Amino acid sequence: MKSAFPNISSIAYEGPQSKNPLAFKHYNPEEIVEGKTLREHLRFAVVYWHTFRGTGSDPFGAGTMQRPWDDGSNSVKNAQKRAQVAFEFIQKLGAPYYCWHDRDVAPEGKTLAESNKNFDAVAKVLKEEQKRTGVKLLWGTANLFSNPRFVHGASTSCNADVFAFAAAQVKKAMEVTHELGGEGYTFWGGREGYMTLLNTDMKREQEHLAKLLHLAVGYKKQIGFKGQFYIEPKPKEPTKHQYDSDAAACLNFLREYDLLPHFKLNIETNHATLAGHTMQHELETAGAAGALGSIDANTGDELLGWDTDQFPTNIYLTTYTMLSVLKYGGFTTGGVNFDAKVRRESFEPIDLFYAHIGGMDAFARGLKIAAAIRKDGRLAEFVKQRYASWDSGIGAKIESGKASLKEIEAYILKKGEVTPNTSGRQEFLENLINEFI
Ligand code: XLS
Ligand code: NI
Ligand code: NI
Repeated sequence: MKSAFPNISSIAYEGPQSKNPLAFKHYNPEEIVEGKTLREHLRFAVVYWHTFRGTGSDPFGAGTMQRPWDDGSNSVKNAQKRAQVAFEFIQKLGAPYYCWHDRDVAPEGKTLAESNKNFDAVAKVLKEEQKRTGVKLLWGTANLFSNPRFVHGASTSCNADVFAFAAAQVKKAMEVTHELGGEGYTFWGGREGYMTLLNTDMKREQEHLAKLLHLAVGYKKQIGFKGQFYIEPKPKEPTKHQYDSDAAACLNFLREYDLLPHFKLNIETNHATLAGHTMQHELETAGAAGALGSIDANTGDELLGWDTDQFPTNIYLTTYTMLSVLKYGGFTTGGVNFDAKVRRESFEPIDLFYAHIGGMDAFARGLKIAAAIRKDGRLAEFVKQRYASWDSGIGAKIESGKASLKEIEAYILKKGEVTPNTSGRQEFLENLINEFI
């Protein structure tokens, strides 16, 4: 096959002094941090949808992307050729993983049977390309939101036939994920939510969503798929409210429907901020529940209120992200998946390289800074000291459940007034973080 990026060779690590825009300045995949290589820590993944299917269209204008290898048709042949281009890109970039939706990789047919046939024909090429390049599938997912049939949602549609269609699509996407050795499978709500409560039976819709997830859990066992299931929280867009609105809502949903043992969360930065949270907040919420699985790495724009899915370059963001990831033991099945798209104005193929190189370098820096903060130990020690009153005496007794309300009352009556006379030291701690940035 003719190269799609003939003027670009493999992206190499050249170090922080390099001025080569097509080289890594901070991501040295072989470098060891906390006993693991950067490659093993970060497990970078390229997304098929934005990177190879993004057109650059927006609500006010048509697509702008120059993708000379793509003939613009919906043919299986074009999809197969595109897959080869995708793997040339991912291999040259040096990302070990990729992710897809069923409908990104293969064209949807007139019937589900035809769509499945198209999917198989492209999956065959994906499998060959994975073998040729060593690039692996981090996770697969089904697109249950683009086709007009999903106008009222997929599993939460008011129409049972739409549920059935969605379930069949999930079944097939799981089979292909399994066939391609995928390490996970993601459920993102898409249109699983509502535009108005006036027409919505919320309880019934949520039960249906849980039903689909239970069916998937059962089928996973049946086919012997060992990958991790993820739920990806997002509060809104395209709907006014999505049932998987943030990490806490997802955890509550999973607990309520006895699904928690089967799922972890895939946390996306721009979804966190749409929910009015920081990425760190969402990671801590997931991590504290033992459910931090993977991340969709991107960022929003402070001044724009929607899911702009920009590439992450902010070192504070990547530092705080990696502090939480390391705190909860690092990624196992998950990774840093760039669910991000180049701007409509960045329409040349080479911009895809600049975007991913920048994101990978930003995460490499964040990881190294986070590891240095952990090694230094002052931050962790401060937090530990802040809670020292819980390590002995009445605090330890309350924590271990050995103190009754009556005993606690007696203790404080004897003690008299209490002054929590330790400062929160926020500014001191912010300065401390800056020592490392
Ligand atoms: C959209 C979501 C989507 C999921 C996969 O906002 O981020 O891309 O990651 O369906
Ligand atoms: Ni995402
Ligand atoms: Ni998103």
